[in-house]
Amino acid sequence: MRMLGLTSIVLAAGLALAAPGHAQNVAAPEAAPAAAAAPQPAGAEATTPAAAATPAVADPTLDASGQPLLKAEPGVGYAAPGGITMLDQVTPTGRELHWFHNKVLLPLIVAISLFVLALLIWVIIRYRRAANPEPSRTSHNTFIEIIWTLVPVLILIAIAVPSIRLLAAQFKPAPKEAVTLKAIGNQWFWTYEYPDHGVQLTSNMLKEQGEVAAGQRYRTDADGPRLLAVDQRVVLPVGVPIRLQTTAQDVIHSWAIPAFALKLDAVPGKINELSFTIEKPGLYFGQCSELCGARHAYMPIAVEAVSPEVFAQWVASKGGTMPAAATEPAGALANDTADDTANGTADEGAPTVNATAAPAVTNQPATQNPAGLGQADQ
Ligand SMILES: [Cu+2]
Repeated sequence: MRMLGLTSIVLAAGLALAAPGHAQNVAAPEAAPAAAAAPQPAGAEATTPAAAATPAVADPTLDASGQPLLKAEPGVGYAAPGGITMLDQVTPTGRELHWFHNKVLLPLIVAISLFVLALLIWVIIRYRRAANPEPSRTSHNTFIEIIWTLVPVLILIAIAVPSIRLLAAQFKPAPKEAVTLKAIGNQWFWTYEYPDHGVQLTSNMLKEQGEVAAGQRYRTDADGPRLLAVDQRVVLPVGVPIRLQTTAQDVIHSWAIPAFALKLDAVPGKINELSFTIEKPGLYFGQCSELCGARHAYMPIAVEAVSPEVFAQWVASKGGTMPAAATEPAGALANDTADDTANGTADEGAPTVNATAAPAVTNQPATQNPAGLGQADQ
């Protein structure tokens, strides 16, 4: 809340009161919602010089007005109206799981159901009292008994092998160069940490225009669909292994993204871990998937998958730094961020973010969920 106040001051007084470096960088994304809510040009005007005057890296996922560049597309990353199949999967595990479901489980279930139905119909018609007045007295048939024991066992084994392989693949430890994302469940919002990059953020669901006070940020179509859009998306690189760790502050939550075929419980006092690699850039949504209280339905997850270069820029824009052994094409990353880091972004930015974000993790009154509060620390 303190930071929100600071933001208003920054906006009202232009640059006069703003702290150097990181604080000015903050003004840009925050100004946009205010401008959008009350369509005065004043906010936008105040923003532009601020952004221009700041040498810090701009958030590459936002446009100049602070709106997200990547827009949600129905059916990609979240269910389209009327959709009945699984979402297109964008992780190797997800693709295999999708294949297993579509090519193995579904045909098998359909075949078994039709076979049992046919048997039932046959018995009902052929052996009804009128057609079969003398019932058979047979009570054993060894051949048939062996068959109906063996065949189900074989079917179960055929299902178990790929199923267990998939399970193991999810929990295969991530390689050393993986990007670590720590998702922390809170009643009722998510906080995220990138421990190797020095980035922390808080992600709140965006409310509808009619549900927020004047001047507060509300959801637009650019943010994503209702009940799924968040004020701060998780940004992850494509093609780089991700080490996901989950834990919780209060009760058990669960971090789940259908397009990644991924669901990992977030348990207080415990760290769960799995790994995945996103193969396609895009915007993917998920929700808390463990009943965690009154506002369980209102703590969505939005992941924006970007190229490693953009990811490095985003990390810099959040005041973080890429670890020395960078993810992969270190060239672009070093060129893009080196200048800005040299200008002091990293020196000032990183501690500032950490210092302000840490308390926000626990103290944020997400029950009231004043939109934009989750952004205050960024
Ligand atoms: Cu939850």
